Amino acid sequence: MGQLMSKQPQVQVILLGLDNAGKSTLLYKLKHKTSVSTVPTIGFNVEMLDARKNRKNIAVTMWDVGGQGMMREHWKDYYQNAAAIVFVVDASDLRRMEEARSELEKTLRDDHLRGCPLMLLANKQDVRGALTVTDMKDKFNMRKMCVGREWFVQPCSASTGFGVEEAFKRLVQMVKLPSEPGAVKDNIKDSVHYLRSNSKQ
Ligand code: G3D
Ligand code: MG
Repeated sequence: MGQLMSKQPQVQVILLGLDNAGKSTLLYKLKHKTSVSTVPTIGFNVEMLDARKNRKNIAVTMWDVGGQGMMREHWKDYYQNAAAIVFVVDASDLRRMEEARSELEKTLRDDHLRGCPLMLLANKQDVRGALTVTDMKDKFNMRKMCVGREWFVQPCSASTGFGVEEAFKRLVQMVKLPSEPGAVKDNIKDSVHYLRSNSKQ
């Protein structure tokens, strides 16, 4: 297994967004292609997903670090090795749209994430009244907010699965493969160790 992992290029993706946006549902949909009932994420969920890029098998490690207030301060611990950001928005929650926008803006200002590609997911498209991609681009002023990075807005429903595979395919296109996969693997190990020891406190 160790040998397999070291040969396969790996990229790390961080899954961010407010609590209740649908991050955990999305991660499990991607991993198991089914809906599971989620509980608010207290620590973190991490899944390794297989993908193909440049005719190679790659492993995409996706970190769902939990969106609740208390955890937000830990988001930056994951930034260093991120090949892309997936920011999930509950597109049906108009009351929290500004909060989501400002959280994203704050995230993108972080130096570690400079130039890091962004996939914005307009989730919960199955809910009546959910903002469309065009609405979201407007509300989030994406052109301006994302100067200097590649970005894409994808409509989806993490519970029905609509748009989820498309989002993942697009994401794989957007990420850059690390030149030294071994180094990234060690970072993943370090990160898990670091987080485990912190979550026990
Ligand atoms: P989070 O991990 O971002 O905090 P969760 O969010 O994945 O825990 O999801 C929060 C709630 O939103 C869950 O409902 C989940 O089922 C629901 N949800 C996630 N994605 C969608 C979607 O695309 N459409 C709809 N209709 N609901 C979605 P509960 O009721 O379990 O709290
Ligand atoms: Mg969660």
